[in-house]
Amino acid sequence: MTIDVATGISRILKEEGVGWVSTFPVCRVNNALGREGVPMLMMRDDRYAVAVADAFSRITGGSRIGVCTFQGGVNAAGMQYAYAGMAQAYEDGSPVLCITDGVPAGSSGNSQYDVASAMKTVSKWFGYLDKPERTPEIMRRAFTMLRSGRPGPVILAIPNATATYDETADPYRPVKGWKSAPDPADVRAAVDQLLGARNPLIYAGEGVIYAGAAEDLKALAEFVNAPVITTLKAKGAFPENHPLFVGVRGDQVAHYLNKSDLILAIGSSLSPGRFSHGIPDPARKTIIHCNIDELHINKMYPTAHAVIGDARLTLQALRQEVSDRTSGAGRTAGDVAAEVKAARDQGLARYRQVMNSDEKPINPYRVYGDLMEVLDLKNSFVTHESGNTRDQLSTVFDTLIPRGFLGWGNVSTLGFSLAAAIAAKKAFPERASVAVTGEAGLGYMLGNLEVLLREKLGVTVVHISNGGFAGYGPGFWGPGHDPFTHRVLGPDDVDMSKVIGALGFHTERVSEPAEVIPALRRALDVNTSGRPAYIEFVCCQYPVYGQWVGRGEG
Ligand SMILES: Cc1ncc(C[n+]2csc(CCOP(=O)(O)OP(=O)(O)O)c2C)c(N)n1
Ligand SMILES: [Mg+2]
Repeated sequence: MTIDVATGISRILKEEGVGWVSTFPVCRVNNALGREGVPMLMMRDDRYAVAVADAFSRITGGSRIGVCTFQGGVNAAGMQYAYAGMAQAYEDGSPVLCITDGVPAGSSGNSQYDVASAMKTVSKWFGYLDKPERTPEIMRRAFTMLRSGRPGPVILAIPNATATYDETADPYRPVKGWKSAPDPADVRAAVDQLLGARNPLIYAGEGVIYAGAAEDLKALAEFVNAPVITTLKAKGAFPENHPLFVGVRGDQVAHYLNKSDLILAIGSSLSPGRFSHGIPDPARKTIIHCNIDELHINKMYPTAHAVIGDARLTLQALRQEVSDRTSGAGRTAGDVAAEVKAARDQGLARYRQVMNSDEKPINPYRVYGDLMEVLDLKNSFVTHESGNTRDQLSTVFDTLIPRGFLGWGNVSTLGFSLAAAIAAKKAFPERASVAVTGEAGLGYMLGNLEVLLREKLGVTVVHISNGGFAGYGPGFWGPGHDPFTHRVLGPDDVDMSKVIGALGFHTERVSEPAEVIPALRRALDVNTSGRPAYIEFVCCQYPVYGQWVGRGEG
């Protein structure tokens, strides 16, 4: 049966279990998607088309692949705008599939912007469909890369969506995705070191979530009685009410990073970035690096032992080896849990205090504390924005299930929280979905708010409205990071609840601390009937949060 490329791609996406595609017009594959019954979530710009699909892949831990389409080809306006989304997905290692128009044969080299070289810098693979018969091949390769190895975006350029091929010549079968188990000798060497350490620390990264290994992480941590920290992107990989959980950031995390003589890193690249910890005094620590990608071994710190493979299989192998060595007893040394509790209590004391603050304008921590109280933390989704909301929430917000909170941003692109909250609603419609933002993130979102109304996505946007880019300005915290660029029109100048209310959102503006909980409850309540909500909390600027170890300002 002869079909065109766009139809072939649409049918293959359905075979791969893709339930919807986010888009911003135009892409020449879109009409076939429509004809083949693949729903499209039409965003209001191309960057958000990528970001929603990207976030969907992250939130489902890659078990469901987010797919997006946008304009490319000779008029690559969409692609140029989408670039920010793709760069972010690449930076954070998200397995999103981006489909765009390719530059047709005979037109290459005519534009100033070189599509292929631009796309190659932000993708695990950039595929160009140079012959219609290769449609099944290119899609097979794409899904193999999306489901195997280190996650990352795949970009496909389709230069001629109406070219035809014989669908029966190379019948498509969905791609399973493959994992690799670590070398048993490496597992033995790692366990030798682990059992010989006095103060081991488990350093968990997002690979644990992509491997579906949260339970295995917990099992190993308990078996070896070791404290656990997670990266920002892995926040929630380990239950944050667990007695062995230290934190994501804060004084107690710094304490354990300094104190540890062995770091068992699992599912983290250990690449020190702007939003991650450096490892203090690395030459005097034993670093065991369990990772899927050999490119991260010995990247920054001397790796004592590498254990290369899937995080779940690695955690299971480590636990089995510890069990074999200890006759099933595990490692029981010391009263680790009591020490962790004392360190956490000390590290979190000043935040817990302001979480109960009655001051006006409202302290942002009061909003976070109340949000934790209102939400069912085992059945909800929260994400932060770039700025103080990231720094503050990742210091104090208790995450009890994987992806109950999405931490994001090796580099953190403003506006992503709305995309993440939309994707969470698509992934888990029954869960409350909350994006917490400052004014900068809100500015990026405004054009896309219409989508929530059109698609009846019951998401709540919580605005920590403090009239400035808080960390930048001078205040009790010091001279400010960038004092000339911190003030914007704030709640005294503009009533954003009226602006967004006029669109059709349920909105409220809250100045009274006692009103935080009732307002949040009302918002979450209207969300259940598919109506989005925006709550403006009139807050003070309070850029106080846990630091990253080994980071200066930047
Ligand atoms: C696309 C992009 N450009 C620039 C930045 C740098 N940046 C980080 S936070 C921020 C401002 C944050 O201010 P606001 O949203 O008001 O949050 P607050 O810190 O006041 O809570 C800026 C400009 C960024 N993260 N992303
Ligand atoms: Mg602000």
